[in-house]
Amino acid sequence: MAETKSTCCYCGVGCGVVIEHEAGRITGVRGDPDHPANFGRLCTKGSTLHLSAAPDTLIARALYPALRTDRNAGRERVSWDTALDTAAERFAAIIAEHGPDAVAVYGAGQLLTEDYYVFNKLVKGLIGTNNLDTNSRLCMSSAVAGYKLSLGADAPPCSYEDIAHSHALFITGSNTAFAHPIAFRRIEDARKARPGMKLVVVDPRRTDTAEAADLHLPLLPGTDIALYNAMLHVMLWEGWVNRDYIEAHTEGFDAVKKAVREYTPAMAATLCGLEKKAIEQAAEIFATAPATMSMYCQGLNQYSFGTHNNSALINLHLATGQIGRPGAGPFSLTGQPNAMGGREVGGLANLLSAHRDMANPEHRAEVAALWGVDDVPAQPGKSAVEMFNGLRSGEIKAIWIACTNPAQSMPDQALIHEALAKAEFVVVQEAFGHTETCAYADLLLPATTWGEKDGTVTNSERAISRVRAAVSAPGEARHDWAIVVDFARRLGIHMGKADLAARMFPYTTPESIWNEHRESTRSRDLDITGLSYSLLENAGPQQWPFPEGADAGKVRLYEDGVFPTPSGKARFVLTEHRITAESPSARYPLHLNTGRLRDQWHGMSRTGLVARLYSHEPEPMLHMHKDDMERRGLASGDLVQVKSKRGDVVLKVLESATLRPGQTFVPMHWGGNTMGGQGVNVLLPSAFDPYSKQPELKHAAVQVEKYKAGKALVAMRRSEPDANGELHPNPLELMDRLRRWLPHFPYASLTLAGRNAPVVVLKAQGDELAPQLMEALDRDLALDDPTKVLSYQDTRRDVAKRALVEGDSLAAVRLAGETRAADWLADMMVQGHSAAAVRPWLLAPLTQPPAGQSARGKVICNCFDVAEEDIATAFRNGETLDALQARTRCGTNCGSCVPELKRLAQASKH
Ligand SMILES: Nc1nc2c(c(=O)[nH]1)N[C@H]1C(S)=C(S)[C@@H](COP(=O)(O)OP(=O)(O)OC[C@H]3O[C@@H](n4cnc5c(=O)[nH]c(N)nc54)[C@H](O)[C@@H]3O)O[C@H]1N2
Ligand SMILES: Nc1nc2c(c(=O)[nH]1)N[C@H]1C(S)=C(S)[C@@H](COP(=O)(O)OP(=O)(O)OC[C@H]3O[C@@H](n4cnc5c(=O)[nH]c(N)nc54)[C@H](O)[C@@H]3O)O[C@H]1N2
Ligand code: SF4
Ligand SMILES: [Mo]
Repeated sequence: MAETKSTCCYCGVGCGVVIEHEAGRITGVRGDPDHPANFGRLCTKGSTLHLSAAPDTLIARALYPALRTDRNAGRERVSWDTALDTAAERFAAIIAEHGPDAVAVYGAGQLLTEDYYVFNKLVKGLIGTNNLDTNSRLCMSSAVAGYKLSLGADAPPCSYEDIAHSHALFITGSNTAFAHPIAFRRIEDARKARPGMKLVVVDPRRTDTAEAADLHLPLLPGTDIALYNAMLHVMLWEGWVNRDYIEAHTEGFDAVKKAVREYTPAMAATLCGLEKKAIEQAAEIFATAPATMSMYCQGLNQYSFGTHNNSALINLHLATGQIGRPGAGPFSLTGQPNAMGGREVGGLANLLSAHRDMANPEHRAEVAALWGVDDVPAQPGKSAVEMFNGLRSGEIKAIWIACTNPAQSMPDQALIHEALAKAEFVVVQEAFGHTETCAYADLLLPATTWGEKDGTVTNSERAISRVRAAVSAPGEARHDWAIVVDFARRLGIHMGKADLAARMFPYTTPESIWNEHRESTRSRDLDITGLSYSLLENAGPQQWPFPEGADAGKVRLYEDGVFPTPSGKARFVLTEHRITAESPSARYPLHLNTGRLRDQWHGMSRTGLVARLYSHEPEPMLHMHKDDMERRGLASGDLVQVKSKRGDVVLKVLESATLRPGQTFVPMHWGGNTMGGQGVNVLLPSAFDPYSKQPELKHAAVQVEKYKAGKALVAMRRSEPDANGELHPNPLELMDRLRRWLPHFPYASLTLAGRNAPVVVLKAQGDELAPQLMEALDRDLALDDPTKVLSYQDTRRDVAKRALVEGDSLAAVRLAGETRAADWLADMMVQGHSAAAVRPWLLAPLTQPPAGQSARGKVICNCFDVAEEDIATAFRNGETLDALQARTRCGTNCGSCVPELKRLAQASKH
């Protein structure tokens, strides 16, 4: 067995991993004990990375370039030469006829810095348009704009080690326990080491993060500015501001001081739906703790006033001098593994390399000189939402999408689908071939991914880590940077700039690209001229800045109180309370909030391959307060139709004690490939912040009604591992086949259950279950041979049950008309119970599970497979949490479920 050190490809914590591999296959993964982000730990997602790269998953990969010449036909496999020549011809023709602004590239914060760098150079340098934007626009652009506005540069001033130095942590708009689990483990450690440390959490929901807090402020969505302004009001009133710091290191305080006079705690209490006392307490903790650090994420960024959400919070740090010291400062948590790297190379439509500004002629000239071109365009390009609007209006004709899935993740999905359908030429550069966006690709280019790629990423704390390849590329997949470089040279030929393109893109290794990027940072705030690949490999990850001659990076910025603004002073920003793009109304009376689940990653193209990662929350569910459910006559598990001005979805409702009345929440992960319709993002508005252009993905006004429709259907198929551990049938291949049925139903969901012998589960409901559809489905599930299946049919009641028994176990089941026993049956299949146990049920008119038997409920501990029902039973029987953990080991490995275990233990005492 061999081992290769690399970095986790999921969140911005940026944990180091050790990939174990043998004979060209990834066989295991563990935390890198030497990596400063995680010191050997991994969360549920990181610790199952090897399963997402198992041989069975190859079927989900894009393996060969494929081209569609006729929009009504399928794509056909082509050579890389044909693929890239075609792309170059099409792009060059469109540029020649309509100008460079008629093409665009939409990338992602999951690309490596080297990939990003060449994309940026291709678009802004060779093509000559600034139409290069990325999904960071949906993610970090308000944080970027907030830092620049308040502090002068896009640089998170803190480090993870500040968690241990902090006396008060102010977590706002971040469900750290789910979204940055290993950072949350460090918070738990710090509080254990220093029990006096205070944790304040600001979130409309009582998340696991909030549950752990000393003080939770469940504010109404979109009211952070009012809260922070009121906290500043209290700080001024109580004399808790740091006058010396304000005087010496900031400007603009007087205007802000005047503005916050109106934000009395009583006024903010009304706006925010909070207790006045809680606002005062939060202000006191923030201002008077010896060191206060805030940690924040999409609950601030994803609003149409996201930039000011950020700046209003930073105002508090400036007013109290809680910055530039150990354990103090505004720490924006990065979402994606390399959104930071993307920002460093200037990978947004309004940025240039190495934190240079497009609006600044000197900066443009510097970049042009570095790239050896006459100039770079001055006009900002189109940001994500504008780009897809441009595609829809025909202003943009061709788009190149890499490493992101906009047909699932952008707001107002109906418009995104329309735009992609209308585009003249869509290139999708993807590692996995089954995403919603791939369906629109005229040209699909297979990319390598985690475990195969080589380069660098930067995490939340400015630490640059090496990403390294453990195995070679599958099929004909190529590295993202290599695809771009090859395309750029061919495009150069078609544009009549062959020499220039060859000069601009001479790279043969990611290191050669990185070295050029490094040079671009010389004398900039993020100067990394003192680093090299070999240093990163030998000495481990390093934080920027790290200029030539330095012997270490900077753990903390602004310790000298000097900021990268013209005056050297940080700026107070005047921020006023604003209302969300949509307010609840008679027609759409409920707030809809969206966010992440613990075990899924975005559109699930990778996490969705691993059965156990569904077990915490298996299908899309609308979380709702008990009162709102009662009013609508709803019980958990009922189907509801959720409607906004833009569209609707049908999904299950789940009673949740985490929400206040009037509020609902839906996980962001489900798109049209895993549920009926176009996914949850049809509901969300594309209204965006004027400074950052980040859309308001955290809020919509919706109505929720009980969904009364037709006939229910559940179809399930178990896969068995053979001697080599390979699964038969391949569950992912089956999922791909079943996917085509999803559009036939208003409600549908497609998931995996179980672990080593996973079960594919399709649940649906529609007006009619057409016989042809049932026959086709039965063929997919191997339920079509009457000599092999058990079958029960009650035509009068329209109930049908069919099952395939293989050996002694239940291999496939289809229930139609009545599906109340589905979860119980799924559990029986997952657990491999003998088919004899369910035969009597199957062959009788019974519709409910047999008395005393029920489904196991959601799995809380993924590492040791411990479900909610097991835990509840243990607590009912008087077992303590310690005893339960000793017996089942739940929560003792990755620790991701510990907050939930504690909550369940606490709840059992009432
Ligand atoms: N498991 C998992 N982890 C991930 C990801 C994933 O897909 N899955 N994605 C990664 C990425 S790209 C990102 S950007 C991060 C996102 O990380 P987070 O931002 O922490 O995650 P979210 O769940 O999107 O939203 C955080 C919280 O904001 C709250 N919120 C909503 N409105 C408001 C408001 O008005 N004010 C305040 N104060 N809070 C509000 C929501 O209730 C939610 O609990 O996660 C990263 N980590
Ligand atoms: N309602 C709602 N919507 C949201 C959010 C929300 O909170 N609420 N959050 C927003 C945020 S913060 C984000 S970051 C976005 C995320 O949205 P997306 O960027 O669409 O998310 P992913 O599913 O991670 O897309 C990454 C794609 O890249 C592919 N891929 C993986 N590795 C590689 C590789 O090495 N090379 C290439 N070429 N492809 C690869 C994956 O298969 C996947 O399809 O969603 C946004 N949308
Ligand atoms: S916290 Fe989890 S998902 Fe994030 S980098 Fe670490 S292991 Fe990966
Ligand atoms: Mo993100």
